This record gives sequence, structure tokens and C-alpha cells, in this order.
Amino acid sequence: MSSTSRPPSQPRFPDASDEFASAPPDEPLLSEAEGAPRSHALFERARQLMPGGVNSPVRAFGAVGGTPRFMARGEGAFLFDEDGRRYIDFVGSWGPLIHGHAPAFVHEKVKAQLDRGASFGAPTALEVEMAEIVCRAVPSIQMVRMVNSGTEAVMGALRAARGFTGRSKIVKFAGCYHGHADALLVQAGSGAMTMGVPDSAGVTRAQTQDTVVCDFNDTQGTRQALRALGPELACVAVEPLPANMGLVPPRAGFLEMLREETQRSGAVLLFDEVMTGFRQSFGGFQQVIGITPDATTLGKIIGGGFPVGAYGGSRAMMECVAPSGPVYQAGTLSGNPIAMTAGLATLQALDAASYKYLERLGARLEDGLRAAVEESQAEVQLHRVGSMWTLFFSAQPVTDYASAKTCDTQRFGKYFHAMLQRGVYLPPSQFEAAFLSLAHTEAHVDAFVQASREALRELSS
Ligand code: KE4
Repeated sequence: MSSTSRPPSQPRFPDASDEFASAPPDEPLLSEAEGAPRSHALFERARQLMPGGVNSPVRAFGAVGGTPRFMARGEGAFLFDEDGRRYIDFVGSWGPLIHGHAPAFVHEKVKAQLDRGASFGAPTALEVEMAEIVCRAVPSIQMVRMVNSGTEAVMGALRAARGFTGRSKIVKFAGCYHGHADALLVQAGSGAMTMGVPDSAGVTRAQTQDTVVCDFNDTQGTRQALRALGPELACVAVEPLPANMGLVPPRAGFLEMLREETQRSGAVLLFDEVMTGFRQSFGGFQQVIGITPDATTLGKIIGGGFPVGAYGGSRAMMECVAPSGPVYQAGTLSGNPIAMTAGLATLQALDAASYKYLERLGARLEDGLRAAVEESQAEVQLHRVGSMWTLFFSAQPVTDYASAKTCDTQRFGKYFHAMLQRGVYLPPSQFEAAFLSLAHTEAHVDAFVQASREALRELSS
């Protein structure tokens, strides 16, 4: 845990009486083109120039319909779109912004670093400081390598696991997302063991033939699959708290079985904590559940909003990575001074009180949302862990990818837009998690609950 005190410029936590006192003003429901003319015009231009008009698919509102809001500015818990509309933001750039948008105590340090230079292509003290914090905080990490995205982190970790074990097979789980590396873009099949079938055009069977897909939370079937793979198995990659099929907590015993079986076979157990690292606790979700994997991937929060990723694990495995060992991996901007400065300022401002605050806010949100669901009799499943949650539009429990896929995504889209109209910005997909930050207050949570109460009532009318 960081020993430095909170930077003076950052109040302990925004107080609940901040300027956001009441629900956003009631406005007539406008058409997308009327309600968001600048976003609409920008989207028309963007679609001519970039695939789907975006630089990452989920942003295009394909899963919820309508015009994606082009954001102009972020401040604390708020986003402001190009049409000047303000939203309470519960996406937080998909997880990095644990302190909210544009925290002064982070951006001041980044601005100062910019005057000293953005990138040197040479080692810096900043990378040593970051490595010391990560190795001290994350139970499984004795050595770490910085990269520039979560995808790169997972690519590096898998290559290190294969180089370290000399084996080829990888197990991943249906519904878990680990970035867009070829070997992991495989058909999320059902059943205990599905040989990897490419899930994306451009990925060849050759690139996925060593990838095996199991079902998350299927303890017995997965155990059988791991035993069948035996000494061929290099790595089991898992989000210990999956959030890319929506938030689906692990069943008791499931992760423990993965730990036991990989210990037994000598395969590397990789926890992909790109999203949960430094989010669920300072030591990640692995510290919360007390299960130490062999390797961990990180991203998002450790870059404080700048491009970053990291992979780490035992000294024995990491010393296989170039230049210490034969596993090659490199990156022009890996560990660059800007991302390191932003990441260090972000991590150094996190302490036990931060996570207590996020849990208190998360519990308030969950209680309020459950009451709103009760009132509207909506057929939904609410999963919340710490500052992350998903409201699944399903009458049935959601415990894995197959059950997540049965959700009524049309109704989710209606809920999403009803919330957007009320000034609440949620992830534009049923299969994502929403995030609270330390910039959110009780007033923001209460406004979210009130908007949800109205939106769910609207859906059920
Ligand atoms: P990036 O390459 O996007 O930095 O990280 C890939 C990644 C790896 N592992 C996990 C567990 C992840 O959640 C991610 C990326 N998360 C998504 C949100 N579901 C990023 C949003 C997007 O793709 O635009």
C-alpha cells in the first residue's frame, strides 16, 4: 500500500453536497438527430473515415442502437458531449478512471513531465518506481514487464507461459475477453471443451488450434478438460471476476479448482486483471479471494487514463522474457514516462479508505437499484462486486456465457437510452460492467437510482 499521503490538491473525497443536487432537468424526449445534432453530424463524418465510425467497436452503440455521443470533456464524475449535455459517467473509460475524469493531482504531474519529455526510448526511474509498487502490491508478481495495452499484456503473458513451460495448449473461458490477440479470438462454444474455432474473420484455424474453450463456472467439465490436456497445457487464462459477458462472479470452488489443477499439471494459471487490478483492492481480485495465480495481467488503472498494460509473475517465468531469456517481446513506448507518471500518481492516491469508500458507494447503489427493481417488478439479475456492476435483463440467473447470452438485449437497449435521456451514461452493451469512481458521491448514486426507477417503470408500462 502506498505510503505517500494524499496530494494536497485532491480533496479526500468529493462531499455529497456537490453541485449535482437533483435529477437532471426533465426534457422532452428528442430524436437522436434533434437531441444530439453535433454527435449525429460527427458520426456521419466518422463513419466515412473509420470502421463503424469508431476506434473501438463497443463505442459505436451497435448493441443499443442510436447515435453514439461524441464526448468533448470529462470532469470528475461527469462527461459532457459535443452538444453540451452533461452525463453522470459510469463507464469511466472502461475502468481506468478510478479517480474520475481529469483528476488535478494526476494531470498536474503529467503536465510537468511533458516539459521534461514524453518518451526517451531508454530506461527511466519512473519505470523502476512503477515496478516496485506493482511487485509489492500484487501477490503473484515478483517481476513485471510494462507494455501499452491489456491486449499486449495478455499476448506477452501467454508467450512467456509457453516459453517457460515449453508447452502449447491454452485454455480460456467462453465469455471471458482478453483483448484481441489472435489466439484468444476463438468461438465461445458450449460444453466442457470446445476446440478453438476463430471468432473473427482474419484469424486462421492455425492460430487458434491450440486454444481450448471451457465454460466459466463449470467446475466438473473444466476439471475434466484440464486433466485431458495434461502435460500439453501451457496456460489457463481467466478473468477471475469476468466482466466482459457482464459481471459474472466465480462460483465457490471454481477458481480454487483451477489453482489446484494447474498446480498439479504444471500449467501457468494466468489471472487477467486488466480490469480488476487495483480496482477490487490494491492487490487486485486475487488479494480479495486469497488465490495467488502464477501470472497476472494488468492495464487501465495503472496508466491513469494513458495507454498502458503490464504482465508479471514468478521470477522464474519472467526471466524467460527478453533480454534475460529467449521469449521475445518489445515495445517502443512500453513504460513511457507519461503513462508511468499518470499511473504512479493514480496508484499513490489509492489507500484503504479509497476501497472502503467505493464499497460503501457500491452498496448504496445496489440497495437503491434492488428497491427500484422490486418496485417495477422488472425481470432482471443484478450482480455487483465492489465498484463494478451489471444489470442483466433476464428472468433467469446468469452464471456463465450461455445464460448471459439469453438476456433480452432489446430491453437493455431501451433501459440504456432511457437512462441516457436522463443524463446517465452507462456502458452501451448488456455484456459489460459499469464502474463507480472516487469522484462519484452519494448524490450521483441517488440520481442514478432515481433515473433507474423511472426508466424501469417506463419499460414495464
Ligand atoms: P485493451 O487492449 O483494450 O487495453 O485491454 C484488453 C482487455 C484485456 N483483458 C480484459 C479483462 C479486458 O477487459 C480488456 C479490455 N476491456 C474492454 C472493456 N470490456 C475495453 C473496451 C474496448 O474494447 O473498447
